Amino acid sequence: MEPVVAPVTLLVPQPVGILRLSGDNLPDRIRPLFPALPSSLEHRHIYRASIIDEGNPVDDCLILYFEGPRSYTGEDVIEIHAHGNPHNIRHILSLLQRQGIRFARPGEFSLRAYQNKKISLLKAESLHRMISAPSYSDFQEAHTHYTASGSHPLFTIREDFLNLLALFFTFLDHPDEEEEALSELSPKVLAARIQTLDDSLSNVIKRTTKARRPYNGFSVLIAGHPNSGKSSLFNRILKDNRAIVSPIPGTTRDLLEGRLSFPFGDLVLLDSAGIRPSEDRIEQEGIRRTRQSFSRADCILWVACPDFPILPDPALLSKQEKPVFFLWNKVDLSPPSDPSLFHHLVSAKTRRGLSRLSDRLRCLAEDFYTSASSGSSTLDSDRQLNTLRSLRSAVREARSFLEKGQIDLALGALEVGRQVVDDGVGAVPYSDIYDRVFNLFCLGK
Ligand SMILES: Nc1nc2c(ncn2[C@@H]2O[C@H](COP(=O)(O)OP(=O)(O)OP(=O)(O)O)[C@@H](O)[C@H]2O)c(=O)[nH]1
Ligand SMILES: [Mg+2]
Repeated sequence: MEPVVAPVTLLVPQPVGILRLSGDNLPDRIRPLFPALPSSLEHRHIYRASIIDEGNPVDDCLILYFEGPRSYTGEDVIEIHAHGNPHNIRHILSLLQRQGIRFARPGEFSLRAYQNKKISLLKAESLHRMISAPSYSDFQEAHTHYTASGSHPLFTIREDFLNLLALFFTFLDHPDEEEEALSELSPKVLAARIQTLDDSLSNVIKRTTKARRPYNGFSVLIAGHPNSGKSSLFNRILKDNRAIVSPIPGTTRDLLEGRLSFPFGDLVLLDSAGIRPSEDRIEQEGIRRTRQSFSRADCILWVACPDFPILPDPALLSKQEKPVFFLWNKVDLSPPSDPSLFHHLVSAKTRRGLSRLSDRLRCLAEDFYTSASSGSSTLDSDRQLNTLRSLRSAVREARSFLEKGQIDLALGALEVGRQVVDDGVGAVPYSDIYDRVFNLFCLGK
């Protein structure tokens, strides 16, 4: 395949910057830039060589060589370790591009590994989860799937599903009275088996949905009336003057995101446009986004203050199964008439009550991450999660046909399920493969 290159390390100042290349006949491609390289490179050997641009030395590099097909992608793979100044790395990238080596797309190395049958689709997804896991226990589970792919929950479910299908065929091939033992295989028995499968699908879906929540971080929305001091609190909690603060109501219009990193995971703080009736089209859009964030956030801080001593519209909070705290801000100006309505009395100006509030948010975030780690049997990607959801719909449909005595239609629904589960373990249509799996990967992987 045509040679590609991508940085494996970030383009920031650091001791070493690594570029990864993959393609056919790579040593010949890069030799004009590294004249000191031997005429033949050995698999899994490291070479030290200077990169030369029109006679001028550019940098001293280490070069690692993996000869195809004994490499990650199945093609020749070379890693160039250079000094990690981002300008240097960009310059080396441009020199490589001059040699006809194009910039790789995110995930293109893994896509090639998949195309060259070096890794299965499920392995690729386990790998992606290993890289992006929000906790060590999540990493460990992904690693287990990667190294012992038989342990993957999709395989277990596929086995259970195929056994159910086999039972169905046995039933169809041996109508009732024919044999004593088989007569026990009634539509009722089959429906019970479908229910058992449905239960285990639902369990894995539930566990995975929970385990995948931390991938977006624990989000805390700060909402309230304009001018109640939301942006001031946002800045104080982040200890950074990120948001514009002003006495003019309606200052914040976009959702603003700030992150606090803890060992257990990130807390994502969201500042929002104050909610009020408004004729201004831009402000209306900001308010729409705030309202939308109520259902997405993991925790809500509602800010009231002496000028706007109002609690949120109950409709905004209905069906929200998440912690909601009522904050009374600007307590330095005056306390609320009924303090029992508020969980925290704070002042963004004097910092009163803020360390207690920050500690509380930190505890909530820690609980969120700890409770999300289910320990075992979760899927590696949203694609796999969707596979199980589609499979569950198919088996539910089969069950309902069965209950109406429509055996042929039930079988049809199970055939759909079989296609879904086959796609799930790896037979995804080729044209979809990049969009559905590999473009989620980071550059250089
Ligand atoms: N006295 C006092 N003033 C505060 C406090 N917090 C914020 N303010 C002032 O209140 C005004 C509004 O503050 P912001 O943080 O911009 O309020 P906001 O809720 O983000 O407002 P919008 O972005 O318009 O929705 C500013 O003049 C702040 O200096 C506080 O605790 N005490
Ligand atoms: Mg604001």
